[in-house]
Amino acid sequence: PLETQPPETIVFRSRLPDITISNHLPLHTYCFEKLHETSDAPCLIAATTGKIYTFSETHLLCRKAAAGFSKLGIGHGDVVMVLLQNVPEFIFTFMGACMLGAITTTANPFCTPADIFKQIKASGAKLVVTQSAHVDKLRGGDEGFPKIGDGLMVITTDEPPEDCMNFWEVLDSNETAVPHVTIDPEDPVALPFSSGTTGLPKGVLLTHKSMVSSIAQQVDGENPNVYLKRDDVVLCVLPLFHIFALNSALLCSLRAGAATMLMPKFEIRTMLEGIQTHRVSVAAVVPPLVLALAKNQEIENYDLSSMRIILSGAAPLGKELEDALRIRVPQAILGQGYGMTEAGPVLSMCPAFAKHPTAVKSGSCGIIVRNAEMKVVDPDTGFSLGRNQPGEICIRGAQIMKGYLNDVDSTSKTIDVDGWLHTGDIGYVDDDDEVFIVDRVKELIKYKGFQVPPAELESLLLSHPSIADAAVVPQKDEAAGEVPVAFVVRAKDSAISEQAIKEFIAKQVVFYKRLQKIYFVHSIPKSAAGKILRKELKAKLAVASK
Ligand code: 4UW
Repeated sequence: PLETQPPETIVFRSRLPDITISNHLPLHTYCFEKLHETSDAPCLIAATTGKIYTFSETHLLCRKAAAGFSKLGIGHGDVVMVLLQNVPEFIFTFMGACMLGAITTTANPFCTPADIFKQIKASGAKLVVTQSAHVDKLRGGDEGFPKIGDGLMVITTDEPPEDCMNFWEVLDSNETAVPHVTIDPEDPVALPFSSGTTGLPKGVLLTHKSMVSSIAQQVDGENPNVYLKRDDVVLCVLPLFHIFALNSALLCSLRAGAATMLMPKFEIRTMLEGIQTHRVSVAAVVPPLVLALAKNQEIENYDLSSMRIILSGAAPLGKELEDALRIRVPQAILGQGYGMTEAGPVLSMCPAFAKHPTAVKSGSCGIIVRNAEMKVVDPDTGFSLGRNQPGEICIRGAQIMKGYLNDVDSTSKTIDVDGWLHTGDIGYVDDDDEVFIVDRVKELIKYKGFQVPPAELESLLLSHPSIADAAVVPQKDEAAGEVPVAFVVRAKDSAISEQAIKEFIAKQVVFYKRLQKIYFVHSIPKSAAGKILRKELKAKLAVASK
């Protein structure tokens, strides 16, 4: 009988050979493994204060943080939240918690109190490290939320309010008092939040093993895919609460013995000054930053000759932008990486950054990371596709997340029984093993690389009595890449205005989640199962913008 058999799975791999990965080590041991060789070299450069911490100072302060947190009762499996911009205390907290076998959950300090509380509750965080300016966001949560001093401890890096503690006093601890803990490679160490392919933000369980694997895939081996040298200075202006900066700027630099220049926020002149003063050689950027570097006139006044690698990711980079930046910083290699929080995060990386570099095509997201497998599947049939055929990108390897926190259902929808993580991105692998992303089938909207989960905005919209139904989709935008816009069905007899809806949302969300446009419609297209047909709405937008 002519039954169609599912075809054999076509697996793509790195163009580079596999390497040995020390993923039996806890993350801190792995990152500081070469400490004896780098101890006096600069590790962290705080760009705003000019303060420089060597590797041994950094390591010592991480241990003191561990000892201090331990005195406060933080131990194996506990969750600590960092609610900080890019400052050295971020690293001391993250690594200090790591040394105790505790887990750090990262959040944007500019998120709303409601968002932060949701994350504290979902993650069960016992301790928050933040700045005094953000402490008010941690007060006055609804009933059932922990209160400061009663279930929730708060430490501030500056002068603390009455019921909080001072970070530097907590750090005034004896580093030899760090308790001995046994850490299993499968223990979680980082808990960033991501909405993944659908729904609301969820805690992404990244274990010691997954993070070590991902870092190693980038910077370890005889011919590292990203060749960071000991005298490199890596620009870390992207927020450390997002996995791109945490993993590829900070942790990769720690492992490789390069310095990280921390900038708390993006401001073009301060950034250019920092690059010039500290001779920044490697920069992790997102496309809007490429735009700023390529188009801003200020750049002419600075010496950027130290730059040798510019790594862009988190959103698609257009060819014109790529070319414009190449003209501006001709000596630097500009390339892309492709990451996703749940994927550990890196799936592919530009091979022109390798110790033995090889060329890449324009628009390419690089080659698949080593010690990993990629397949591309037909989104309808699930059958795997060959070269040059776009489909959903799936990845498998020790670097991917363990799963979503307390969410078996979402986990099993994202990682299948064979261990493949489904990204919700549409792309293909070409004849040279290079990865190209062409579309996104998941709901996620990316505003300048920031995650905007439509489900969150839809539930806010539906909470308004004048709104009967709503759907949020991305609209293309020159500066931000994408912006969220809404299709809204007004409630019977309601005449609510676009402005009123925009304001209703704006006061409840962080700036990049604000709705940029409202389209009033009579109904939202849905499938028989009640799922919003986002493709149809996106198609409507495409027509409207023509
Ligand atoms: N081109 C097109 C790209 C690209 C892209 C990502 O917020 P998340 O979950 O995670 C990230 C992580 C990015 C990242 C991490 C480490 C790293 O080295 C690196 O290299 C530059 C990048 O963004 O969003 C994941 C989603 O973002 C889109 C894609 O849809 C992905 O699923 N995305 N990189 N180069 N789109």
